[in-house]
Amino acid sequence: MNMTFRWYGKGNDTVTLEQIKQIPNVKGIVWALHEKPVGEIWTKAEIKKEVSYIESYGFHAEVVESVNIHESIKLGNEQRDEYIENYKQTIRNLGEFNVKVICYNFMPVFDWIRTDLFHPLPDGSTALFYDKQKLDSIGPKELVELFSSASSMTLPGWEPEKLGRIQELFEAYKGIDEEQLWENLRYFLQEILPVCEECGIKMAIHPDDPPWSLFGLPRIMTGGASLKKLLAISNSPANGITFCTGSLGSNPENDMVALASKYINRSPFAHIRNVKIYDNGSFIETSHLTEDGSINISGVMKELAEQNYDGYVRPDHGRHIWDEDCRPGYGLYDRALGIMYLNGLWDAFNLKEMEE
Ligand code: DNO
Repeated sequence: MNMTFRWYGKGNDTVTLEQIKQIPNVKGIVWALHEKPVGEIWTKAEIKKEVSYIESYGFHAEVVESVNIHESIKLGNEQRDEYIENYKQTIRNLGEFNVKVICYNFMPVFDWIRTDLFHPLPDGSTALFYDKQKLDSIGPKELVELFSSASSMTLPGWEPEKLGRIQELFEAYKGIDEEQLWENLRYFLQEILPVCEECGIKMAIHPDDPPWSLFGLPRIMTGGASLKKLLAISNSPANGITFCTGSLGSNPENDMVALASKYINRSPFAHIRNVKIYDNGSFIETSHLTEDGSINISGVMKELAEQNYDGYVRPDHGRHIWDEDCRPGYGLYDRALGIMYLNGLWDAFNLKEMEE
């Protein structure tokens, strides 16, 4: 496995590359041009600046999370071809700087959804929390207000330019059901995958988080059947998955070990984290430790080890611990602890190999 760490860029993150350098086994930085409006071409000059900075610390910059998809592409409207052309150009430009994987998602309007970004855990730390009852009782506008006021930094997938257009976007999605969204995803992939192949880049779709429909919007990357259907769109090696245990795993019907055994070989990128699911359907993000949550993280890592997984891995959202003031879910300390847990599991499951 190729261990990585997500970082939001100089001046846009409380964590520094100097700090990340001290976490054992981190080889690369997962990055993006977070200030770039969705749909615009990422220029070579912009990419070069970011990649050079990351590489100057001895890290690779082979994974981008995310090049977000313009709503026109998800909606399949008249402007989609223009935005697909822009996307292709961004792929070509990233390919020139040795980027190997692009993580993206196909969630309408909203990206990841929680009701509380700093919910207390019994150990005194705080973490991202999804209160099912609360979410079921509020509307999209209240959710947007909640997110806009919850963090002083722009949250990934919650860009202000989009948040100002929520009403209009909900209108536009009225005619789009799941089948239509699949059709729009298929159209997009068939356009871009040949370009990815030329450039040596793999696309890795991120599952919906949480993996169910909200506010009547269709969500299609929700479990094993979706992963199967995605892969059936194209056999191209460029058509891949971001295997995110926390997103899919917040639905207890998704057995993450079974899914890893089936799909990790088509996942160039893996996000490994744990969540604790409550009986009422709410869930909270915990430490990465298997026994702290509802997901068998050690079982997933065993699968990765058994399949000699050579893709990119990153720890995912961490708790906020030791009074750290950081981006929600993206502090230094708990993600570093998460990495050491994943490193330990990996080494333990590979012991046999080392002894031989
Ligand atoms: C949030 C992230 C998501 C994720 C995108 C991938 O913390 O898990 O924003 O990066 O959905 O496209």
